[in-house]
Amino acid sequence: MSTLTKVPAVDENVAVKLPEQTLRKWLRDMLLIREFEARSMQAYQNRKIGGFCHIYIGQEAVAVGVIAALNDDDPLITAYRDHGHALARGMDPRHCLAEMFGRIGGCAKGKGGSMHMFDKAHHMYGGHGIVAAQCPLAAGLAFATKYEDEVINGGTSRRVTACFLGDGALNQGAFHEAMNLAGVLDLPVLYICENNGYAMGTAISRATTMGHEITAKAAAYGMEGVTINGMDVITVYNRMKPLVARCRESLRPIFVEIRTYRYKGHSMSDPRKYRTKDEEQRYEALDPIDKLAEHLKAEHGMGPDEYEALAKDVRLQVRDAGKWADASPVPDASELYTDVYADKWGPYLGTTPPPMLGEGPGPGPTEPPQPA
Ligand SMILES: Cc1ncc(C[n+]2csc(CCOP(=O)(O)OP(=O)(O)O)c2C)c(N)n1
Ligand SMILES: [Mg+2]
Repeated sequence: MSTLTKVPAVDENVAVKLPEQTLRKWLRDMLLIREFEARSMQAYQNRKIGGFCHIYIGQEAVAVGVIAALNDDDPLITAYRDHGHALARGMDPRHCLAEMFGRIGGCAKGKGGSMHMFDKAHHMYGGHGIVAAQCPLAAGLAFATKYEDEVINGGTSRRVTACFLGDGALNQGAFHEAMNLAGVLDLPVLYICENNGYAMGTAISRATTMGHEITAKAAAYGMEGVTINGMDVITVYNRMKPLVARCRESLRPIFVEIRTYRYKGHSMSDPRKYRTKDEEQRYEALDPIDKLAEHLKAEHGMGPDEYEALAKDVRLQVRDAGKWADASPVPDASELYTDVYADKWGPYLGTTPPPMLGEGPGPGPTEPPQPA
């Protein structure tokens, strides 16, 4: 039942020595997200991407650090600023970009676009465009894994669900209903608020009660709330790791605030008039990629050539993804009538898995179409 659980304090200064290879992988993961996002912005400006497009630059350490602290089969769900989470979870950038280009090779056959990155093979359940819509779904995912592990398979609960949300979601009813359910039903779910200080153009202090201490909201649902610095991937990982373990063991939900900053606008059409250049520069000076690169340089002797080689490697990977996505065909017109759950225009015609999973129509993951 929901009594206030105490998460033991973790001293951020007690450095857990992580293997160099792990740190290099995280650096590559963050560089990949940043390069992917920079190319996505370009592609948007070149009208290859339609609809909304929300860029994750600045927040890379959050997705990479949290996902590293999870098991690969722990379900993950997020909002519409979702490219970074998909890539950090292992989605091939080809499938991610093809989705944004509206092509059949995309993770949702090009029918979802930027806000709907789904990847069943990597236990990623979206990509959701309605603010806080993912919160009750996360409670459902956590209920389902617990039920499957304990009742259907007759074992103990093995999986936790990670639900990412923005600070704007704190003011949505769905968030509060989900927190209450998770608290009262003892669900193994981590609600992870990526607090980047703004919900579109509205600063958190203008729209959110207790905006200076949002973990206070967790107490009302019998959960401990924890705040983490999201501009440092090592800190994110070191602080998330025991929380994930505790959630798995106790089967109690935990609320985590990760303080971060988005360097770009809310979406591609945002001129950012609600904040100063000064503020942006202050956060850019705390850049999480630079921070990890400096750590690798100081502690593991990484040279400038090695850094440049990594950066070049991701540039080539994203360039290849762009060519692959360009060459992937647009969905056949018949796709208009599948995966649709309303039968307003006729009987339900069923669903087909995306080619990305190697089961559906068109080229699968191992057979990229040759660029023209
Ligand atoms: C229910 C609902 N209301 C309003 C919107 C319009 N909207 C889209 S994003 C957004 C702001 C959300 O900000 P936040 O949760 O902080 O996420 P961030 O964009 O900072 O990642 C709003 C109000 C929406 N998508 N859904
Ligand atoms: Mg926000």
